[in-house]
Amino acid sequence: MNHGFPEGFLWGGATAASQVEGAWNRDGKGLDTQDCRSMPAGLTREQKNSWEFKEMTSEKLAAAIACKDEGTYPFRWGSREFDRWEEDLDLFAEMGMKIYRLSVSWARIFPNGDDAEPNQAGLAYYRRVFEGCKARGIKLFVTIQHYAIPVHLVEAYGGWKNRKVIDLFVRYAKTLFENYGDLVDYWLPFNEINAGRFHPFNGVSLIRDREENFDQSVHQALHHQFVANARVVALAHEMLPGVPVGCMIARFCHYPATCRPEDQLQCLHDEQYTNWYYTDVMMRGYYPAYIDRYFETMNVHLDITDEDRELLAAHPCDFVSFSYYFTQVSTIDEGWEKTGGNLVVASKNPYLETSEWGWQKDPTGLRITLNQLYDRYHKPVFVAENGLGATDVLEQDGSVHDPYRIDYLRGHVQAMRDAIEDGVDLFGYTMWGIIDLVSCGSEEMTKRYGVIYVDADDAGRGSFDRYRKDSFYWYRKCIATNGEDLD
Ligand code: BGP
Repeated sequence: MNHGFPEGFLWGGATAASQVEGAWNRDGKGLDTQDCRSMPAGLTREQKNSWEFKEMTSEKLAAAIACKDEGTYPFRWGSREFDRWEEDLDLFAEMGMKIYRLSVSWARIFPNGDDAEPNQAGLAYYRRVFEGCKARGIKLFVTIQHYAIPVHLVEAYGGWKNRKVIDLFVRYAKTLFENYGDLVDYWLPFNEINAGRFHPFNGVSLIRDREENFDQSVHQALHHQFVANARVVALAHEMLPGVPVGCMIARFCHYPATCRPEDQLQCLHDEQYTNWYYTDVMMRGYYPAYIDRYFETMNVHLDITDEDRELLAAHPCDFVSFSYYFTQVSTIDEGWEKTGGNLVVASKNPYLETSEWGWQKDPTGLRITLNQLYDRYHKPVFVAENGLGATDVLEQDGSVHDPYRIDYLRGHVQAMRDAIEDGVDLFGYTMWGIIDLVSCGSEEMTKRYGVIYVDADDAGRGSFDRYRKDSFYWYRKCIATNGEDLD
């Protein structure tokens, strides 16, 4: 039996370019899809978390493209890491972080997505950051697309539903491999690939009012991402032998609400359609049989070529990763009480406490998930995101007391240790978002995840100065003792 975390376990933190960098139009960066998500002043928290607010429309997109300043677009300022990356890396190093998971902004490298040449200033920015990590002994886990894509690809191509975007993505990935192959330790083509289903604009850049059969477009676009994923795995294996490439989903662990067989069946279906389908395609290399019934009910008929099938089969990923925030229950009872979740509405579990945003905190679910993933694929597993969004208070003396976050992290670290002792080959954990950043779902800065506080409000006002929270010191000790001292 394993005891505790293995030597060399990769403790780290995660961010995404669109949420942390800011500098939306600097050094030649093009406008991207996340730059176009607005947060008008005066909305209540309920409104910010409503689907009406989160969903992109053609009208909202046109207004965003017309807006030439930061306006009410929080992803245009983020946490201003573009200007403060050295300070942030120093803090990460002080914490003893072994790995930083970050994403590259596609529009910083190819401003329109289909430009003839990459933007040299964008390439230089990431080289500085990546070399900065290496100089501080921090490994790199790089996401190639974390939601944002150049907005030109939406306007001129219709986003991921257009097969031509596969070639553009592969060319972008190749540019990254050529430029940073010597620096990056782990590559991830897509953040939370299942977002295509639960947030189609973020995941596959689709706008509902432009589609005739929305489900068809979503799943065709997802198929293109699967093919792109396989091609990028193939390319990495050819260009960067020995460098692992992973896949990732937002993992929604489900429990049957009761022991009624129909609830159990519902649970199986929820697990298949929200979780397994995606990792099955990318880890096993083929479309699972159960998905046909699901497609038939939705009148979805995919265009999959023989060559696509061969690519998927020949190039599965080397490891499986996921984001994990909460769990939910599955039931056939339509009146079952609801609560919040990443860009989704979850069914309530009476045994769990929720965060301020209604997300159900469940460390045991993480242990279950880790066991399930390892049992199914027998490939190394990585927790790419996990953390607690909460309102924090910056005290006069610059301290931030966040015992609730320490509790949350402690529970999940213990669950990972238990899973390792269950026999799971878990090799790393990148806490989300290691530094406060703009929330992806509700676009609030005040939904804070960091162990580092950023002095800014939802409207982008503030000094953007960084402060160490109590959880910063807790995580530093956790890392220093390889997960042994969690007090
Ligand atoms: C994941 C995303 C992240 C992140 C996180 C927390 O789904 O990959 O980008 O933001 O969830 O979600 P939120 O910011 O909505 O609280």
